Amino acid sequence: MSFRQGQRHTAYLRAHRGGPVSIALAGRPDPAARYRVRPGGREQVVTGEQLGGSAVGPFVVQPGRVLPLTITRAEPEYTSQDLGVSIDAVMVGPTGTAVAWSQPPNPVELGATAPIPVHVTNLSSRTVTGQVGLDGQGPFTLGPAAAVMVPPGTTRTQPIELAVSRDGEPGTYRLHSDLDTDARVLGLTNDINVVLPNVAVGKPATQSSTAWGGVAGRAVDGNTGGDYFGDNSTTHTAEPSNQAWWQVDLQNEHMIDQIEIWNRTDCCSERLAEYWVLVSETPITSSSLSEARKTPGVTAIYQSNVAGRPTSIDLDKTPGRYVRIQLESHTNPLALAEVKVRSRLAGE
Ligand SMILES: [Ca+2]
Repeated sequence: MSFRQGQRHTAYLRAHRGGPVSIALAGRPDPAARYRVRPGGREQVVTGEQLGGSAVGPFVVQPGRVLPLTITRAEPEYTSQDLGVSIDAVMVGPTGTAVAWSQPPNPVELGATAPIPVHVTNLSSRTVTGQVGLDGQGPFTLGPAAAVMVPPGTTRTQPIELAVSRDGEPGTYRLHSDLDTDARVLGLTNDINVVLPNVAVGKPATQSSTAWGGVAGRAVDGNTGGDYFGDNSTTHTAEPSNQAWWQVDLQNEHMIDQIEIWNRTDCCSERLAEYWVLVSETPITSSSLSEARKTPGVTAIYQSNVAGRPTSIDLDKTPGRYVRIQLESHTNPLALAEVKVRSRLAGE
């Protein structure tokens, strides 16, 4: 579950078993604000500090019933004031238990290492001490369990190191959060999506022209942020452009499995439609789309729809060193927030 900014957040909960539950958030509420947390018809007003660091509840849920959980500002300063809260996850657990839960990165690349935040939310009335860790079978190793001490009603977080092997198989694996303590414990399970590495990041990129400071390297800087002036991570060609193109040299031939195209978010996303993705083992030299598509050995894929975040194009191990994105339009500039090329690293 994840939320974005807005005036209210609503999540729908469904409990298999009835009884008292408590709610904890992982996120960053405005500590100075007061929030109204309303599961079903009941409500509780809490400070931002409590909302971010403590469990809210208990609330009684009925088995099998869907319960809307709404969070709004208790005292908005003006109509439609933003909530001022960024919520990454909501955890609902039976009151009286200690709940262990994690937030794995999604996706995670083969060869990557990353700390995974593992949370323990104490929904019981006494302090819980113990060891928290992660279990799971997959192409990765997990760091050792760590000690935690969690006062009643609070959440404590311990990072557990994840190291994904370079030569494992991509796929979806499960991670189980474990808490070793004498309290009543609920350990939650998360999926972790392991993908091939992005071999385009940091590689030399060029484009047909540059405007607004949107240099070609911005589409391979590893940042998918698509707010043009906010993130400074999106490319831009001249306005107008005739069949604008962008391309990257992977510097090695790869068996390309997938290409992800990330559109900009602040405006004009409709310009990135009716475009071609060209993959080639030899340099693509012509600025003319029809000539570029005649490059010997080129694989050309047409995309009519507006690109998403991302639009993923499956290439099923197409060999290539050069990847070009080119618009059909004779006027639109080309803007790319990020292009990821997924393949095993060359020489492996
Ligand atoms: Ca970028």
